[in-house]
Amino acid sequence: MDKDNMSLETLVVHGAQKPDPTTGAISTPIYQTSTFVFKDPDHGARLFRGEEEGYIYTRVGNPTIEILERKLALLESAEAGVAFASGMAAIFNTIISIASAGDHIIVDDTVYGGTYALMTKIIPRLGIEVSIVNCADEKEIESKIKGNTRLIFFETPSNPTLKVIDIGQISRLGHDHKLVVVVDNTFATPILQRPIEHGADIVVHSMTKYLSGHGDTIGGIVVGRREYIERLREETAIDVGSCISPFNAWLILRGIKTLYLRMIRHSENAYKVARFLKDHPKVERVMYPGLEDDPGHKIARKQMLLFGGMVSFEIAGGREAGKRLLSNLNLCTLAVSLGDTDTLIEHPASMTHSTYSDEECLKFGITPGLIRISVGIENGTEICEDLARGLEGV
Ligand code: LCS
Repeated sequence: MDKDNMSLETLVVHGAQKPDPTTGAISTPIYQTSTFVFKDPDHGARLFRGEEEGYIYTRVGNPTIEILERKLALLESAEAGVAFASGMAAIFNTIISIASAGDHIIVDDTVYGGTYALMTKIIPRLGIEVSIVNCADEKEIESKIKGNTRLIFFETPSNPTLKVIDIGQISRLGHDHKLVVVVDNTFATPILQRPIEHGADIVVHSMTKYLSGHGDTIGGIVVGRREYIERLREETAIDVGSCISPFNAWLILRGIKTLYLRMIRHSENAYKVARFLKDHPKVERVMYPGLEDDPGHKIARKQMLLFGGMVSFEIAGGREAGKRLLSNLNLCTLAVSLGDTDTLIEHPASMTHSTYSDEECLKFGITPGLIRISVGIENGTEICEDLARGLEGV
């Protein structure tokens, strides 16, 4: 069957993977090696000059990692991909591969707290000016674009407020100004949303989350056009040395086999949890793009298959009520990270987004009473029952 004609359900299982031709092993082998033997000195020299295909050293290329890169590129409708040690490494390397000292970039105001710290503390130190902008507002973006602006970066849905950004609209705007549009697709995954099909240039992921799916590894990836990806690999992945380990790549490959099934279940359970919370008297507001009256619902319907597994809500009584809830749960586990089989719950303002100041948190909707749930694949009714019991004690 031609890979181009495969559905996503089949692609997650078979895309870029086939049984090992020498042994017949159905599971992709883990090439857990740092270096590869040359046949003779001339062979080594030819590989270094790029005159012959082959492996040199795992930081430069590794068969297990390469399969993961090809798989993500297929799933995201991209030409190529390069894997990194973490989502943060993927984002950092993407930014420095496009912007240099003297350039300017635009970043959405609601992103993962680590990304916010990178963009507001580290990147400016390199002489790259960063404007933090509400990327759901086309006019606000346009007002910030200057002659030296190079890229727009955003997540959709965003961490932790589930803000939805119109990928097609912002891509058109970016391209009108010759900017590179980078989307962090961690929350949606390519099962629910493929930003490149909507016009984005580059997609980044924390593979630590849904792609791996089992909370047992860390990884990141960047996919896009082949020419860009090969430059990214040369200039940053290899020389900065942010490569993923073959074993972690293998864990993620294994996770992706069930990604389609998991994303359907995460989305079904999250919708149940969102509906339950919406009707609860101790809940003031629920943020979930799958709710028909959510401000992002219309755009989400346009660009997403389903609405994903992340739900945030504001609890009545603020920070103290939230603390009580988080101490009162049995099934929902108090932990950061997301996209695992297990339901994880956390308090963004004091945990994942503590890199935002109190004023910034309030300004961008990361209120003291905001609780974020990464809804797992357990029985959805039992997740709601756990939350109900927890809220009773508040
Ligand atoms: N992008 C998004 C949207 C994320 O949520 C995270 C991590 C990253 C990038 C960074 O990826 P990493 O380096 O961890 O693989 N988000 C986390 C969170 O919300 N809780 O713990 C980590």
